[in-house]
Amino acid sequence: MDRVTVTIKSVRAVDKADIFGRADFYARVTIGGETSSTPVARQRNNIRPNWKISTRVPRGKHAIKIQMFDKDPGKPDDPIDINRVDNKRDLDFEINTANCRVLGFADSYSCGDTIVRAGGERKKAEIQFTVTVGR
Ligand SMILES: [Ca+2]
Ligand SMILES: [Ca+2]
Repeated sequence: MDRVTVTIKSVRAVDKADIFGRADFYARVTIGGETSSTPVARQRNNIRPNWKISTRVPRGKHAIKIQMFDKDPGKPDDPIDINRVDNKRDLDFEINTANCRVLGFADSYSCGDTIVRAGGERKKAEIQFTVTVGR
């Protein structure tokens, strides 16, 4: 078994503050079918939380999904766009734990590389994260 860890290093709101308001960011991360949510970072548009989400998986390829939300009391949480593809707000990719390659992006990444992605639609943010594998 391998331990896959996604570390969310920073999240920054890209929309103007008057449209966006102050964000209450949190992430939901699914690794190999297991979903975890981070705490909420209240009322901040620019955070460096170093959130770590980790799951044990058999050696091989596993799907990873990262979703960002803005917590809104009394309303459904708003999905934040962190994917530059239109009409898609989440990031979906794969980790191959056998060779530590991150698959599914236009650029090729390995374990520990800082991956930067930003959305282009309303309510967008830039996220910086890493994927690491422990044995
Ligand atoms: Ca909010
Ligand atoms: Ca998008």
